[in-house]
Amino acid sequence: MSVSEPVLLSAAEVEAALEALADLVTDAELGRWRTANLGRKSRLSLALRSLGRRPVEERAAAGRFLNQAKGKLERGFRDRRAALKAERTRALRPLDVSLPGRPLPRGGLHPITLTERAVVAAFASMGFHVIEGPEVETEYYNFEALRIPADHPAREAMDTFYLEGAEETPLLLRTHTSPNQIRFMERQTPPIRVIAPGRTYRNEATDATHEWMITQTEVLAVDEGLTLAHLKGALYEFARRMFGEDRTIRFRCDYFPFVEPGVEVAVSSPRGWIEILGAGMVHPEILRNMGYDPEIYTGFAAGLGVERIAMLRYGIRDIRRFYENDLRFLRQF
Ligand code: FA5
Repeated sequence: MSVSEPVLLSAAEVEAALEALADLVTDAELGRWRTANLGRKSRLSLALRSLGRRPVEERAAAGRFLNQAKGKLERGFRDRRAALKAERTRALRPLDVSLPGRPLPRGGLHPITLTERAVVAAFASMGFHVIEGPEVETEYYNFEALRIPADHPAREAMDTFYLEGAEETPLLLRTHTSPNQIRFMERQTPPIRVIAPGRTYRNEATDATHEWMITQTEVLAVDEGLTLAHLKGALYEFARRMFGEDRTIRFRCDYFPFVEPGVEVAVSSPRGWIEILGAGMVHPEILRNMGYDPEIYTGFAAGLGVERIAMLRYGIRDIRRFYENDLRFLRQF
């Protein structure tokens, strides 16, 4: 009994078959190519079926090669068929430049972007300029220059993300926008009226009113004769523009190492008070460190939480909705 030789398929044959695809145009040609190269009697099928007749030591490699070849040929066939179909569709619907335009699907701005812009517009209309600072900061700008030394409990309230690989001068993701106060005062002289919007990061456990990434807007004014009354006036005016006349605003004493005195502001909501910002009069020691005479110049500063403001404006109960990327939520704005 004679055992027939195993059928072999070479890489060159596979390549040649793939190249031939480019010349096929009609469905009949495509069909013939498929029968010849992938059909039951194709060399590929015969080679696969006769694998068992090849020497044991060749079988694994040959099997792998044949399966890969099959994948390539099938993909090549599918791609060519899709390309021909697309060409035909184009040919049936040639471009008619006289047709009226169709509306393009439009995206929208994220509610936090919208709120940030409203915050900026409110302060801009009061004469504040917009500045920006880096999100990656040094301990000096984020803490030390703001009178928060290494052992200060305020550092614990801002659990910090440190960057790897910068042990000598540690780098971190800023925990608030207040470093912008220092960066700006270092380079400028009063009078100063600036706001600095941007992202900040804290390694916090999240809940309905706490996120680990938040948008803040820093406010800084330094001039001769500024008092707490100016701070209150500016923040009341801001709240009126943001929330209208009817919301109740609450000022309370608070502590931040870089201001004296310090306050926090909360806004009434159906679910109780929501704290939206910390603020205060710039600490005289900071003014002195920046080269300003605190006997002549005084200043106020504030750090606003934009997500909290957006929650109040839109009646959102859970801050985590903003960053879940659920389009059903985001399309509402
Ligand atoms: C600060 O970040 C100070 N830098 C604010 C400041 C600036 C005080 C200038 C004095 C002078 P605080 O950690 O309280 O303070 O944050 C300020 C605001 O950011 C809060 O009132 C709140 O609205 C918002 N915020 C802070 N942490 C979160 C958080 N995890 N999730 C949502 N909002 C937050």
